Formats: sequence, C-alpha cells, structure tokens
Amino acid sequence: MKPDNSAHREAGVLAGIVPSVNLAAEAGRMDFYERARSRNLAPLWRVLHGLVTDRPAPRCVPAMWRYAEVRPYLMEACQLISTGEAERRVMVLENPGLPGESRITQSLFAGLQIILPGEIAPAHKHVASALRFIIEGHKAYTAVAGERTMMEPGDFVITPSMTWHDHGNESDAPMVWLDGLDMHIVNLMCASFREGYPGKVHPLDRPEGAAMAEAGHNLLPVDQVYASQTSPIFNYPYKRTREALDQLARFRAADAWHAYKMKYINPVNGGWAMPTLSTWMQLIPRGFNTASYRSTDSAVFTVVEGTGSSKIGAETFDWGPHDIFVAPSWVAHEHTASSDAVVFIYSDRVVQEKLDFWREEKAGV
Ligand code: 1HN
Repeated sequence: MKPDNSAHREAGVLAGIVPSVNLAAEAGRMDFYERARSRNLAPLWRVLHGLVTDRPAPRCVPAMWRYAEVRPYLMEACQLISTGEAERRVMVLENPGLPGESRITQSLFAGLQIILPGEIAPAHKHVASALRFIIEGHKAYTAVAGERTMMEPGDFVITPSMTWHDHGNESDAPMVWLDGLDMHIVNLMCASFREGYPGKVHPLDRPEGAAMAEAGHNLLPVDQVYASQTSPIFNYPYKRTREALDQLARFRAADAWHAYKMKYINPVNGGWAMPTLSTWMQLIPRGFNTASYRSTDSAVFTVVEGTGSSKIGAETFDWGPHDIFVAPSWVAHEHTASSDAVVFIYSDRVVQEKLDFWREEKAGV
C-alpha cells in the first residue's frame, strides 16, 4: 500500500475528496481501504466531490481546427488508404483535452470524411445516429434506407439509428463532409449494435426526393405512422436554410445572444430533427457581437460563410469558412462577425433536455 501523502493523491484524489475528511487521519484508514477493495468496495468520501461537482467540470477544452490546416491531411489520407480499405476514410477531430478518445466533446464525435470520385463507402447500419454537414464538393450522394440524396455544401443530412447507409461520389472532385455522431452516448449506455450489408450498396427502393415530397412542405401524408423519433426529412438543403435566415433577418431584430439562430426541426412532432443531436444554423450579421452565453451542452460550430472571431472562455479564435471550433459545457462564449457569417452548430442539448439536465445562462439577464 502506498503512503497516503503522495503527490498522486494531491493531484488526483483530492479533487474528489470530501472537505470534512481529515487528511492526516486518512493514513490510519489505508488498511481498511485496502481490505475493502479486495471485496470490491470503495469509500465514497474519497471521491464524492469529484463525482458530484458544484458545476460542470469539462475535460473538453475550447479548440479550433482550421480547414486550411486540416485539408492537406485529408488529401494525404487519400494517398495512403482507400475508402474500401478504411470502410470510412475519416480523420477524427480529437479534443486536445481528450486525446485518443475520438471525442470532440465529452459526449460527441466529430470527424471529417473524404470520398474521392468513383469511390463507394460500403453499406452498414448501427445504433449510433449520424449527421453529415457538407463542407466541400458537389453531387456525391448518401443513400439512407433505400433513398439517395445528392449533397451540396451547407446541406445538413441525417442518418437515423439503425438505417442502412452507403455513400458514393459520382462527381469528378473530392467530397468532404463533417460527420457528427452520438456513439459515445450509445456506448455510455452500452447499447451499440452494428451490421455490415452483404453487398457494397444497399438497394434503392424509393426515388430521390421522396422524403422531401412526403415531409418537406409542411404537409404529411394522412394516416402515415411514424415510429422513429428522427425527422423523416433526411436532407435539409442549405439553399432553403440560407433563405429562411435571410428572410428572417429582413424583419426581425437580431437576438442579443443568438443573433439569428434557427433550430432544425422534425415536422412530425415539432421537436429537434434528431433524438440525440440538436442542430442549428446561425446567421450573425456583419459587425454584430453576440452577448456572452453559456449552457450545459458543449457545442461544435462549423463556419459556412463569412469571417469573425469567438471568445470561448479565456481564448479567442479567428475563423473563416469551413473552420470548426468547440465550446465546452458551461464555458461562456461570444461571437463577433466581421462579414455576414453563417454557422452550423450541433450539441447534445436534446438529450439533456429529455433528462432534465439542461441549463443556460445569458449574460446580463
Ligand atoms: C460512420 O458509420 C460513418 O457512415 C462516418 O459515414 C463516421 C464515425 C464513427 C463510427 C461510424 C459513415 C463514423 C461512422
């Protein structure tokens, strides 16, 4: 048994130890702790305040990935491995506070996927839901549950839980998108299943545009039963999103904290488009400075258009198109746009709301 006065304890265990515990007396309890451990028992009073913190204590830190710096690595990956060999050629955006964990925040995955002309990312399905946010390229498709959609920059595309999906690039240029997944939430609950499709692509049994026709016009087929909690619209095209923001900004005043921020909704129930990932598109007009804001959902931001800067905690990040940055839980952030800026955002807010965890704080309120 190590003596209890080690630097290790100072650094690690002290963060969780109950303040009323007499540290000098702890040495005399070591034998008890050791014997208890052999029975798979541990004293709560040595860890309690690390388990139940006074406020969110994210290990995730504010960080940014500049697309100009990341893109060469995506291109290099294309020289080194095919989509066929990799299954998905994705470079994971790893939060510097969570190295080696494939996490951009404690609950969220983010990666940049690149698919070259003629390549096919083979069909599979899994419990984890995915969002795709298109960064670069044209006319590559994703097929989800038997229907294809062509993807354009700024489109928000959904792969619902346990639906067959494959991707292909029939254009003559590389296609890059951001993958956001909830597998860390799935894995927290130990609820993961995954299956590969026996063929390369899953058969198509619906025409392109079917989902949009059924659910994309504020109309739904009468008597249609929706079993899934995910929106039946699986491509929210940028053209329509951008137009909505533009029209909104013509007659509404910008919100002090959000400027113009629209949530993607599921037309079946009016709720979030996905059951585990909240998604938004935000327009920050040129010269506008959003007031300081924090919430318990760590969020991932992807710039679509424009330039600006964000103060996240003590750090300031200057950004432009395709840059990706992250604001950890309960770290105050504010944005300034130097030209009209459009930013796509996703977080786990929807999960926290369902569990009654979610909180926000608006500076000045
Ligand atoms: C996945 O299935 C895809 O289907 C992308 O394109 C990224 C990251 C982790 C696990 C599964 C895809 C993924 C992924």
